[in-house]
Amino acid sequence: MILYDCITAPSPRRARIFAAEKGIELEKVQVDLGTGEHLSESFMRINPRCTVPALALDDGTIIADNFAIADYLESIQPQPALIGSNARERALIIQLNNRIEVEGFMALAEILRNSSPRMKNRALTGPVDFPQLPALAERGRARFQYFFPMLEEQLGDQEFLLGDHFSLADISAFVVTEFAGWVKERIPQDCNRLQAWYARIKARPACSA
Ligand SMILES: N[C@@H](CCC(=O)N[C@@H](CS)C(=O)NCC(=O)O)C(=O)O
Repeated sequence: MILYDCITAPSPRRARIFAAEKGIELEKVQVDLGTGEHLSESFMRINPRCTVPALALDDGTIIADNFAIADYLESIQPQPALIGSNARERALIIQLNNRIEVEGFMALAEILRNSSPRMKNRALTGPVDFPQLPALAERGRARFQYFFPMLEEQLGDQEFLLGDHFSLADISAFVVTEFAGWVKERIPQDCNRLQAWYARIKARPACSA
């Protein structure tokens, strides 16, 4: 399997950490988002959505979405279970992961993609250019203020976001936490339990993948 990756970007990092936690070795091919390699004809033949991560299976099938990649890797190598060990756990992990996606990743992407001069006309990923809307950057920042307090409440006194077991939701939230630094957002001082969670997750060897 080949993972089309970009070492500096948050989304493929989620897939790298997920695979590393499972001990799955993936061949990595770097796609340089900085020079627009993801918009080249050759990469569009691999992933017409022009995004990374994209996982190429040995039969040539391309899986170009983080959750689908995680779900595939979980199916071919169930242990350690990162998307739950039963139907209830799986549903709760997927539910929280979606929330992290929408309220964390999407809010940060709204800020960054609608304000960074580097992303002029690239307000959305994909093959089509869209102009930046500064009001969306403002809205992204406003809604991101609710993200870390939401996670702090979710965490409570648990070791991981959904209890005793490290899961896909911890990976996604960890990557959002580091991505937030790009737009000068960080875990608020009064979210003490989340600060401690972050230190615990960062210390995991797979999180430096
Ligand atoms: N939902 C997708 C999003 C992937 C995504 O947005 N990747 C970014 C890198 S973090 C990308 O490829 N950006 C290309 C661009 O900026 O045009 C996933 O998580 O798989």
